[in-house]
Amino acid sequence: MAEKIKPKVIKPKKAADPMAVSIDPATQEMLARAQKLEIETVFDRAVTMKPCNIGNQGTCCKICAMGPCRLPMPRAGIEGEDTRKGLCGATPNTIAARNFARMVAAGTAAHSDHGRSVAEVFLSVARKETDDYTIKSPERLIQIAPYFGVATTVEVDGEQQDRDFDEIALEVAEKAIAEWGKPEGELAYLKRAPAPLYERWKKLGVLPRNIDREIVEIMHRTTMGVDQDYKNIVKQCTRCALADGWGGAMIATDLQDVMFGAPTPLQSEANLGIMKEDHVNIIVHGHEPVLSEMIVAAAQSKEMIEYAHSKGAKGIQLGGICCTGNEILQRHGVPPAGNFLQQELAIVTGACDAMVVDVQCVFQNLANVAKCFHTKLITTHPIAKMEQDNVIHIEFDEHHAMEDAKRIVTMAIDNFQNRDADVMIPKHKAVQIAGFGVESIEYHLGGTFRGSYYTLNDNIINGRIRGVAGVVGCNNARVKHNEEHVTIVKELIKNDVLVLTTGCSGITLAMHGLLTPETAQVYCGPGLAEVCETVGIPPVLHMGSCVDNTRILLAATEVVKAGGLGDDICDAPLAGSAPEWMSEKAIAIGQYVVASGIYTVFGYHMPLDGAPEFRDYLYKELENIYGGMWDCEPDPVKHAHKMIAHIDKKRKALGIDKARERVLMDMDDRQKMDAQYQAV
Ligand code: XCC
Repeated sequence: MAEKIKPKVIKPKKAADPMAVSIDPATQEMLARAQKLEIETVFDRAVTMKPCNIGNQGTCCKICAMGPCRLPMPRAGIEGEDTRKGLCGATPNTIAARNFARMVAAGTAAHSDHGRSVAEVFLSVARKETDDYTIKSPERLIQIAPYFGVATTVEVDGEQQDRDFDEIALEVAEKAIAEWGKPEGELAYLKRAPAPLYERWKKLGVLPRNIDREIVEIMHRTTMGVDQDYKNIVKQCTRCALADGWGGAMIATDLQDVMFGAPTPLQSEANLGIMKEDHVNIIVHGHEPVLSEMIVAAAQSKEMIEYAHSKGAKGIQLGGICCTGNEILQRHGVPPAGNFLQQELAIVTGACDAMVVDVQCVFQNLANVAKCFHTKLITTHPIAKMEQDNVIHIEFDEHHAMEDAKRIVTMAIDNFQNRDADVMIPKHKAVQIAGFGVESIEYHLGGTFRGSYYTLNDNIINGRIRGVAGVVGCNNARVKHNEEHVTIVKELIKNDVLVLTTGCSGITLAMHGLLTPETAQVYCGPGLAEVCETVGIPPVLHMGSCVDNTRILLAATEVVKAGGLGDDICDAPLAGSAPEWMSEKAIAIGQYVVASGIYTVFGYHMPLDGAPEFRDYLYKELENIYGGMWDCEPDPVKHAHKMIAHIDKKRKALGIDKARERVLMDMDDRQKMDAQYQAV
């Protein structure tokens, strides 16, 4: 038997009310169970610990040892000149901008270091140093090669012929890795953006040079006594964030597609109810799919399934949490067991035989919760270990990936027999369709012969689809779990806005049943419902993990290319949203989305209120520079309507606002006719 400490080790000081902190019944049930077992979770800690008011305003400066200098906004506001200063004289604008910039740097570092790991594995594949990984999507490789300046054909005797595929793979791998540190030039993928956008970036001097350099430069510019002009700091935020969205994150998405396959729509389920009492349950959590891909393969192998049977289990049930979950969902249909705030609760079921974590969004408290059950908590990444002694570290190496994965799956199977009788898996789960990509939107909403986004654009122009919104991002324990995502998306689709989603937002919307084609009849406005029913898609398209927000950038680019909606992303009726954001990564994403020309609204709050001038610069001025700007709105209905108002503003500028009125008139007329018909 494994060593196990009975519950009651981390008794919550003050417990959260399960009904008040989440709208998801599975979460409510598991939180109540945790509290009954006297196991503290993030929800309880959010009740007992208030956030720091000054940090929340963005005006706490702790970059040198003369501070921390705290510059809160007085309750009554400031009349006349704002004389607040740090010891060195730093103004609230400088302090808030530095803090903001460091979030952009950290977020870019997280996505891009993930991208680097993927690129390194791809280099091993290209060099044929590993048998465990292969190239599953040669089409994606051929598609991206030209952006890296890699030729896909060669001239032989005056004729163009296909180039040796292995040569292409190796050259792409080497060029991709160079993006992190090349000494001159600019990032290769920037030219994938619409030409006017690229030209704007060039004119503004924000083309990223290499990924690492832009992150380093933020750290330099925001250290004591360097850049003290918030506008100049924001400029570097843009350059760094673009190195994320059009650099590290985009390379991560592409090379993952190359090695693991480009997603296509598939059916799956979501929520804690996907765990099975009579199966070995393995939960994978984090962000990098290089290991989880192998765990999927190992768990599906005859050898492992037979071994599970020999230990009395009916099979092996894999489930995901956070973006590792999204990665194996979109390529294999493995169901997510939950989103960010449900990670502790997956263990509280008592049925989690192993939780395998890699990097990012992993609570350290998982180790404390795992102590109360039989769960093996396994860290796998050299840069992400935990100090608690019940955590097992199995370092993953791509050169013997399958061996590592089998070791982990075997450990989970062996642990199945160590469960307590007291297992409680909530019944709640929902069906979802996930796995949409740039190509699948083209397939479903493209022109039959044109190979473009023609049908989507046509439906936007004729007004059936009012516009397109990206709703993405985290959960946040300061916000009622899932409520903002669901309310905002329902409001958007009710108003004929097609929604693209990623990350924990995608998991949330799946859990609440919004990712099925049937959703259209129930929640959508008439125009969007008609389109979704005709082509058989959900009104909310799940496009993957958080690095896959780059798929949204490329989808927006395709919208521009298909014509009729302006020359640049900022002309099209598009908007972005992160309703329950919490991660620094969300700030990096927000900044690259804004700098790509998209109006972006965050929920909860932004750490800017202590520096109103800097805040106004982000919320108003940036639109004049990049065509997109930030906003913040905690009320979910108002939040959705701000996005809709922006979409309508763009429709008006394009001269297509009247078309929508006609569509609506048509619907009214139709309804009147229906009424008359029924009256007869
Ligand atoms: Fe993490 Fe990507 Fe946020 Fe979810 S959504 S909480 S970052 S897992 Ni990106």
